[in-house]
Amino acid sequence: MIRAILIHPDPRLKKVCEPVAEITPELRQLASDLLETMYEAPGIGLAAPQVGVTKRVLVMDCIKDGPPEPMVLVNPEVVWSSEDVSVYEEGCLSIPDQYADVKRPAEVKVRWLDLAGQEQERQFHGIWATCVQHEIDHLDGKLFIDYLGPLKRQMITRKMEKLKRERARAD
Ligand code: K2U
Ligand code: ZN
Repeated sequence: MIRAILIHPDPRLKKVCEPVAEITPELRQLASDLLETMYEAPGIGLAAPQVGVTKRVLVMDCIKDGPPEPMVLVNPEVVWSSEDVSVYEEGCLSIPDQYADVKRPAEVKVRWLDLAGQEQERQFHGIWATCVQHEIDHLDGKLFIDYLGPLKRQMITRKMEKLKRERARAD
């Protein structure tokens, strides 16, 4: 089912999420809900804390045109990152309509558990590298605005507080 995406500022978006102990049917349902919510947004990534579940699970599908390639990463960790960096104008489903350039390693090697409980390892580059780092940051309570200067971050936070007040009035 489609779940509500939390909007910054929200304490649940700042928490360091706890590892998943075992792959359960509930976890599979969460992964399916995360993918459904991501596609509906639309987005190319989504992390469990963004729907209020502080567990180390993220989903991605950065394929633009062509058959979708949904990925579910449980307990992901970056095991290598390149010296080279790339800059991408990032957005976030928890910080709607705000974009800013963020510099990150251009390539990362990530290790994770898939829903079958199998350990996976893959090297990502391009938008996939940016996305997987953006999502793993979410699992550590880090948002892309944390890479910006304090003034820009504060301006964006103020805008989100205003948006939340307006949404609360509309409800
Ligand atoms: O985690 C999220 O909020 C979903 C993010 C993932 C993402 C952010 C920046 C760069 C790459 C991925 C996005 O909101 S998904 C929307 C999007 C789509 C294409 C390019 C950038 C952002
Ligand atoms: Zn995000």
